[in-house]
Amino acid sequence: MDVLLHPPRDNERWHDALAPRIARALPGTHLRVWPERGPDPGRIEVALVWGAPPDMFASLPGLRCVMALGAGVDDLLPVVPPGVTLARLVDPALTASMTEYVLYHVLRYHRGMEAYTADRAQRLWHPRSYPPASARSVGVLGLGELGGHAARTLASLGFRVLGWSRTARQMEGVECMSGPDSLDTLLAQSDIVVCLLPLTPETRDILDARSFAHMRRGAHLINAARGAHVVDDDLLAALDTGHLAGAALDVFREEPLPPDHPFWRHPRITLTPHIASLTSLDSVAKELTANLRRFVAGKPLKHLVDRDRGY
Ligand code: NDP
Ligand code: OXD
Repeated sequence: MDVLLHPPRDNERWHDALAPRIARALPGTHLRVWPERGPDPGRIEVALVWGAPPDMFASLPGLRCVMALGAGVDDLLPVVPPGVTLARLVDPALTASMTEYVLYHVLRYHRGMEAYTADRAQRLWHPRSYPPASARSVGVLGLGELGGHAARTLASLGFRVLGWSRTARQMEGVECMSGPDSLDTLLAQSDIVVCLLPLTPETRDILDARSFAHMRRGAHLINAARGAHVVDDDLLAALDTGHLAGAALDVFREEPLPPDHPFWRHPRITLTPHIASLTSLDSVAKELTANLRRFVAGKPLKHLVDRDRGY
């Protein structure tokens, strides 16, 4: 069997992190880096993929399994051929690093740090009071691997945490809600809303004018999931009227964010280039190799994507 690799960037680093592990775990298996497919592309049974090139899957007649190199699979689901198993990335380092991103922005908003940046430009000494964390509500949309960890960590710092999922969940310290009917309740009770949902037909455009109208006046939004969760013009309108006080965005409908996009120059938007959580090669290589071993042993893979559910 051969394994094909199409990483997000740094092909050589990814190859060097994975190849020795795969060779040790599965002797005789070759790791090929796209577009190189070896003398017999039919030997490639597994592809490790971020952002598949359009012609990739049609050129792999023996493909049986795709392991995503990201947690979100919205881009892969429509292109992975039917009958090919799809697993996504779940990795403790990825989870921890997403929680860091969420904490950073929640604390920044909670403590009103942006005001001091503005004061400093005018050499203004202007202390402001702030409520205790327990008086600040953070609503987390998505209580999966990433949202669940972020929600529990925020709760451990004393914030009031509300969480939203598709199916009912229970999580210590988190007021859990589920199903479409409870979304407005969560939005109306949150000072800061964090989006960590997968992108599916149900969640696309979910943060639109209607949702923003349900959010508290002066609330903040943090979106680290997918750009298409947010309706850009509706967000700009909510910020321009002052209904929302600010937004931290890591993901965008088009990436890289086009230079003329109004988000770049909006004073109430903080933006980062899809770095909320970057894969740590070492940790990811361990997870992928373990799943490859399962595949070869005919055992059920971890983190299988449910195609009907869309995540
Ligand atoms: P999971 O699949 O583990 O969790 C998804 C959560 O969303 C679950 O709680 C699920 O509910 C909930 N959910 C799904 N659909 C709905 C719905 N229609 N209504 C309400 N809740 C819903 O995903 P992860 O936590 O691992 O990842 C989340 C997303 O984060 C990824 O899909 C990806 O897009 C993004 N991401 C972004 C990164 C970045 O750097 N910016 C890095 C990594 C991921 P239930 O519990 O009932 O299944
Ligand atoms: C993602 C990831 O899905 O980086 O965005 O894992």
